[in-house]
Amino acid sequence: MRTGISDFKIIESTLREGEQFVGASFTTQQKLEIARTLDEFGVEYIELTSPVVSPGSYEDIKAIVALGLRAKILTHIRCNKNDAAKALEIDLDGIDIVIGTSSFLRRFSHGKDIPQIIEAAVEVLSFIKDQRPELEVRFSTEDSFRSSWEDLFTVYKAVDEVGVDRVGVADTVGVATPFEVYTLVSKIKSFVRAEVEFHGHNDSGCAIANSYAALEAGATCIDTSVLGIGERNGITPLGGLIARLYALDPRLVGKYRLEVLRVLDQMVARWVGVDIPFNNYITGITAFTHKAGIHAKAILNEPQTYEILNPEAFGLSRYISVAHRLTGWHAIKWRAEQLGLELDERQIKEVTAHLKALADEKPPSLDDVDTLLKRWANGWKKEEEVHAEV
Ligand code: HCA
Ligand code: CU
Repeated sequence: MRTGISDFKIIESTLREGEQFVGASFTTQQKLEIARTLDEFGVEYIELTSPVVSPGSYEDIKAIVALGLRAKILTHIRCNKNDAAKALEIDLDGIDIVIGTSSFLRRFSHGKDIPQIIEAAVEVLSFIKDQRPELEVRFSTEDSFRSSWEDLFTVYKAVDEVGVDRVGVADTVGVATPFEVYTLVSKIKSFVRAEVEFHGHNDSGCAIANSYAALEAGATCIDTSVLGIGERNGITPLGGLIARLYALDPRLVGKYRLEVLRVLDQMVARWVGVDIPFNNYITGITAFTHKAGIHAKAILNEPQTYEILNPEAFGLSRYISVAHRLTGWHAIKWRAEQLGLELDERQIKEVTAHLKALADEKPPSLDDVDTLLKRWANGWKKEEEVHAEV
């Protein structure tokens, strides 16, 4: 393997962070279907919206727990006893607690200073541990990268001493760079017993790279959502993280049913009212489309020349675009073979030249290519030559 990463877990937050996406308002049935499909894919954890959000959310958490999935079910709460008490009413596998530590959030959100944050954290953690010692608990600091790192270390040390299963680093505003993530996670790893989790927003396009940097630094849990949906432009997309890791070594993601990714992306896109972006990782319509003649020739000989992801591993297939002026005769030959037409190399090259000339007039369609190939196969070219000779 090209990487030190061996084991990691996905904390799938489509039903928590994803619900914070502007287009998301999942019905109970949709939540159940998303949870079931995430479980089929094989994510280790499914994080759900807080039970205090609404009576419906509370009931939906219970309904998802009742599915008896293999994935562990978590809920996400603020750092207070009231939220924790509500979560404790449900037979969950774990609770994720979050509190803001940046000066912005301390001043404009909850108004607590660091000693007060620690006091609240210890109180809530002890409350949960007293009642349900077997529950997995995570404590995370919102807006970690705009917080003083000294403050963060003080908070993480305090919660680690009380006993948490995971400490969470949250790039709430998508400001962190991979190097910063690597540095912060490495430092935290050096003094906590708990596992480290990373949650990264994508405002500046670094969510996947940052998640990867966190893993390289020793984090073992990454938050994702399907298509990356979440607040603003969202967080680390499940498919993007999978693509990143598969490209390093397919064995890293061998524990997941990769062909289910397409089902998840399509399902969530439909239910939040968006299209899957054309350039989406793995499931975008052009993700496995090859165009230039030089690429097509090499791909037809050996797909790995221009593909680091094998579409078949995801239940998808590659597409070679042949109808354009950048095409080459190998691509045209391949198309002729697909159509079951027998043309020799000279004929194929003639069709290619003809198509390129046509393409300079107007963009041809695949139908145009097929028509040309059929005409040549039926001797049309010969007839034309005959006409010319007359
Ligand atoms: C938010 C909170 C959060 C929490 C992340 C976490 C964030 O919606 O603002 O619990 O680790 O991005 O900080 O999603
Ligand atoms: Cu978030």
